[in-house]
Amino acid sequence: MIRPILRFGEQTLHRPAALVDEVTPDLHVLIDDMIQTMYAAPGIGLAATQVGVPMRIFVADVSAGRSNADLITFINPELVEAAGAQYEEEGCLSVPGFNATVTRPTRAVVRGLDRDGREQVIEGTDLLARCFQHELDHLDGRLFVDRLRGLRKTLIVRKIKKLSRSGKW
Ligand code: GNR
Ligand code: NI
Repeated sequence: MIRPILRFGEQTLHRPAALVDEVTPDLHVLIDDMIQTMYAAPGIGLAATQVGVPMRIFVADVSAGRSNADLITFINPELVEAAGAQYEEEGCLSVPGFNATVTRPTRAVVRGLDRDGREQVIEGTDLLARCFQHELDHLDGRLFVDRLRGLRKTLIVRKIKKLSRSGKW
């Protein structure tokens, strides 16, 4: 089932998510819904907080569904290594219509559980490293807008406020 994606301003997005203590069958329903929601959007990643579930789970597929082999599910992910710096445009399904240049590491190693509850360690470079960092941020209640400073941030926040005042957000 495709679930509605929360937008900037909705509280679950702005709060840290809790660790998952057991990988149960109903978690698979959530994960399958997240995968379907991510592909339908379409997006290259989706965190559970974006569908209003405050648990430490994200899915990612930098091929956006072109290759099934690229689908990644992480439960209780942790960043174990990050290196380098890249400066690229970034967007978010919870901040539709906006993007900004965000500094991220070029390489990120993430450790956590896969959907079967088995430990996995995955190294991401370039876009996958960016996606990992973006999703880990979501699980800590942080959006890319929170990483911005200065005019770009002020402008995005002001435009969102204006849109929500007129019921268009
Ligand atoms: O679809 C998405 N594209 C994207 C592009 C650059 C950096 C990060 C992303 S993640 C985003 C989907 C999303 O909002 N995931 O939380
Ligand atoms: Ni996002």
